[in-house]
Amino acid sequence: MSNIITSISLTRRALVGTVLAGGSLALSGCDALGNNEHFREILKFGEDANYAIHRSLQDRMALAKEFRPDQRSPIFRSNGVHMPAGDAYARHVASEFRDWTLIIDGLVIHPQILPLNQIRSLPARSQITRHDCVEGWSAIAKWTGVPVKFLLDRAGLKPEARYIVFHCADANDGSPYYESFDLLDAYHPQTILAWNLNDEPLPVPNGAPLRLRVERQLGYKHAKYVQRIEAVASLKTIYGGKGGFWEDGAGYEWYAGA
Ligand SMILES: Nc1nc2c(c(=O)[nH]1)N[C@H]1C(S)=C(S)[C@@H](COP(=O)(O)O)O[C@H]1N2
Ligand SMILES: [Mo]
Repeated sequence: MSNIITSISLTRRALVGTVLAGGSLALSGCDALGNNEHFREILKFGEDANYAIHRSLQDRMALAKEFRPDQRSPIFRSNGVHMPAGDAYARHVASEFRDWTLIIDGLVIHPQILPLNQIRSLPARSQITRHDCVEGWSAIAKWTGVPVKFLLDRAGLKPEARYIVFHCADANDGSPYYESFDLLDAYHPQTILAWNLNDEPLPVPNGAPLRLRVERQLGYKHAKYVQRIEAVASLKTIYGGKGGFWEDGAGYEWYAGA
């Protein structure tokens, strides 16, 4: 299959659609594909392709590009919620998040309640990456935090666990913000729960005290104000069932990977 893929110059997205529909298409006639009505149908199908298809062809563990310190943006703006509403969060701000805890539960062998200061003392990774928001802006910044893999290994995933859900402290119109992804993204080396932005404690507008970085994916997957990580077998029973706040409410793609 891979020789076929490298031998024709089509976008990966289109190819992925082709491969999925592969049973009904003779791949040996590749050169004529562009003129083929059936193939064009498949290309359209490729546009709608979801993550399961991407995943079959892409090296999901490849690293996102990292940048030099001098390539960082002068400011890293805030988008979406700038501060969760309510007294509880305001109290955390006032006490500099001294009592913030992270819950790790769901399909794990050892559920955890980790105080923030303990999280900050765990093995950390720093990375300078570019954040791309679908609203049309990008920014480069340095993020430091604990790899999600470290947290999951420590809690021990049960074999039924297939997705990791990140629950946030904020809500929009009564719908709590949350995001989720599969175990490949959860275990990706650049997937971290960050507590520093450009070597300073994460500011409130950027998700204090803990926010996700999942560098191969678009901005809305990078949940801010994370207070709970839940391992689940299915996303269907979580809120709107589509795996995230924007996925439920605005039809955004669940798999927002590059
Ligand atoms: N909890 C929470 N996480 C969130 C959002 C939000 O509104 N609430 N906005 C998302 C969007 S659309 C983007 S682009 C990034 C913005 O991160 P920033 O505010 O640090 O720029 O956070 C994402 N994570
Ligand atoms: Mo965004």
